[in-house]
Amino acid sequence: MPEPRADQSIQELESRCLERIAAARNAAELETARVEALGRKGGIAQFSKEMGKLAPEERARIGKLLNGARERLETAIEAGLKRFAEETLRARLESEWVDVTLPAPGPRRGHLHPITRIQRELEELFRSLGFAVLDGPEVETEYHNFDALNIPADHPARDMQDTFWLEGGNLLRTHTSPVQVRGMERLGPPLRMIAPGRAFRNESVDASHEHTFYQLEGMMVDREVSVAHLLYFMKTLLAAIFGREVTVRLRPGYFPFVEPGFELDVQCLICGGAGCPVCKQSGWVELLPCGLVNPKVLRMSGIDPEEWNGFAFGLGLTRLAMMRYGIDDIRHLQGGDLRFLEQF
Ligand code: FA5
Repeated sequence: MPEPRADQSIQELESRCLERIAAARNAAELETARVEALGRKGGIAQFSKEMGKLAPEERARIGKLLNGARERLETAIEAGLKRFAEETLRARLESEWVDVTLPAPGPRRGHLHPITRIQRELEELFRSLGFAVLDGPEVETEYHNFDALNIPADHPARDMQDTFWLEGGNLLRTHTSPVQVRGMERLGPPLRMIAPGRAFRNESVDASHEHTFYQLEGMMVDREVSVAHLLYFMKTLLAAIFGREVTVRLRPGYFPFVEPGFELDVQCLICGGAGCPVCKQSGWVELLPCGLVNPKVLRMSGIDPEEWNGFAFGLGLTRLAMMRYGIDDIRHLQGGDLRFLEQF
């Protein structure tokens, strides 16, 4: 290795490697440049291998030159690594920037279930009309759920409400009507009361039937109560819930505790009357069975039917919620799926 050429080659190698290092656009490219310059088979290593062939004094001089070049290359590589680390950090800081002085989002706010909301609206409405809001037990006696409502043990009307029987002759109430009985027993006439709450039936569940659902019972006992009073209150109730007139029909209905008894149906608000699974293709949804209280029922609760009479109704609250919010399957309401509930 003649002396001037060796010097020049080392300088050329160094500047070539420095260019590569400077041109690297990322850590991977820088690593390639490092291997080419300082790796075991890199440029500097090639020169070092040739050193053995040199005269001793020349070897020391060239060795110094090579060491100088190696140090400068190492410095350049370190500077490059530092630059990339800083760039990566800067990009991360920019993308992960948070304003810690912003107020925390706080806990997610819930809201009332659609059935609760309707229940509360109706409670408010009926309170404003002079009705008391009563509560009653969900585990009922057979007497309050059936007998006191003129449904004795052998009566076919018991078959209309398939019942969850409990030990000791008690049952899960099949309707909110036993609260009428308790209201009459406790408060006596004149009486205006409603009783919202859960009812339970051994039903096969489908789009419009649940085994656990909500009803709102209502009763008025006074002197000379007529079907006209009943209709007035029912229409007031429906107009308040739907915020507009809804098409209703009244047809005879049989419940042993009322005489005469009616079924007040609403034109299906899901399909507008055309027919859908909720209205079982009939265009009407059974919502409000009602009637004038059977004198026998009044007498059983200690009220003289010669002096007093009244009306009663048992509103299907769950179905009402379905009609108001256009819910096409009752199972959504108690499924607990927040994606569904958050829509209301
Ligand atoms: C009764 O429960 C009577 N106690 C209502 C009554 C009260 C009549 C006072 C006269 C005087 P019925 O079984 O039809 O009646 O139920 C009343 C309402 O509850 C129905 O119109 C319906 O809206 C709702 N309902 C009944 N069964 C279910 C069910 N399985 N799932 C959801 N809603 C139901």
